[in-house]
Amino acid sequence: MPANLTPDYFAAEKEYRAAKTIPEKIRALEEMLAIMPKHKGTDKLQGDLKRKISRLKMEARRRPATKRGYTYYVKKEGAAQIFLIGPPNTGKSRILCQLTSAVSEVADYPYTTRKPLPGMMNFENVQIQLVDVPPVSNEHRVAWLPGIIRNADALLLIVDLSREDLLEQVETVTGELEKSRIRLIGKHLEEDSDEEMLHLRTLVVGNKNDSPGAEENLQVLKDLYAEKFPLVDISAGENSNLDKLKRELFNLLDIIRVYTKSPGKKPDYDDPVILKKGSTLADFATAIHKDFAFKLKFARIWGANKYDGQKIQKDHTLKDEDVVELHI
Ligand SMILES: Nc1nc2c(ncn2[C@@H]2O[C@H](COP(=O)(O)OP(=O)(O)O)[C@@H](O)[C@H]2O)c(=O)[nH]1
Ligand SMILES: [Mg+2]
Repeated sequence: MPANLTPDYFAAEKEYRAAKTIPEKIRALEEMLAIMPKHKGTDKLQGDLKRKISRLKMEARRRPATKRGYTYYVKKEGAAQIFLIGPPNTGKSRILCQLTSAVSEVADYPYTTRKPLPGMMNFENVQIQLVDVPPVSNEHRVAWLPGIIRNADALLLIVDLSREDLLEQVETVTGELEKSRIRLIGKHLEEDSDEEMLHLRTLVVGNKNDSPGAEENLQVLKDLYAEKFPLVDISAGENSNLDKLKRELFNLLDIIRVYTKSPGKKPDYDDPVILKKGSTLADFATAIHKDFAFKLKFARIWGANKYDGQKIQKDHTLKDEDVVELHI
């Protein structure tokens, strides 16, 4: 018997797939269960959903925020939230200080950073939130860390090029996070048979490229990981290659900037509308006002020496730095 699932059901399922936290997942699954038609054809599916819900509820109970029962939450600001993760002493706090106006304690001994510290980084006309956190290590686990990392849009994995143990630095972090069902991936989305595994895009940053031996160590890092991850080497201490780091991070996010324009006026380049790559004119209109996609009569577009004010349809795919004039 066909299940005859409704569009509402598929919308809830989509929400479930996008959910990052256990409570979000439970909420979406309960919604799916509530709205699905109940008949013989859906018996098996109902059973599956109920099992998933009880498994997640059990997991939520097993994983209280911390022993003392508190956890941190960093409110997202700007176009994306990026966590700086890595082994102890690799320069995470120094990088936050260089790229944002936040002041994070930098020290030559491990575990100086004890709680999350956010700061805003400018990349051209986009604001991106960076969050400094305690190190990921297998000697000293921070119970609340995986929980807040799950909320990230992407990660910077900071490793230390003054040390030779690049393999160990990377694998310790990836191994620890996998235990918390977080998998670091590069540019391309990966299939995963484990549906509880969260995939987070990651840029690998080799810091301290000013150090003796850094060049050879960077080569080792590239040999091991350049195929899998985008990779950049910097010196936070000497302020070198930081612009490249910002550009690579922006590329990793898969977002585009679209500028609004009023008829007869110049575009507003200071305040881009941030959209996912692949977004259409309809998405842009909705981002400005929820009714605009419906009300839209037509739109004109200007962009990287391609269009010159030509009219476009709602399904037109926008590119980074296009300029759009909406006619409502
Ligand atoms: N040579 C060099 N030292 C650095 C660089 N970045 C950070 N450090 C030093 O590495 C140590 C650890 O830095 P910190 O930012 O506290 O590392 P965290 O534990 O990852 O937050 C400090 O002594 C920093 O001065 C760099 O680019 N070059
Ligand atoms: Mg630190």
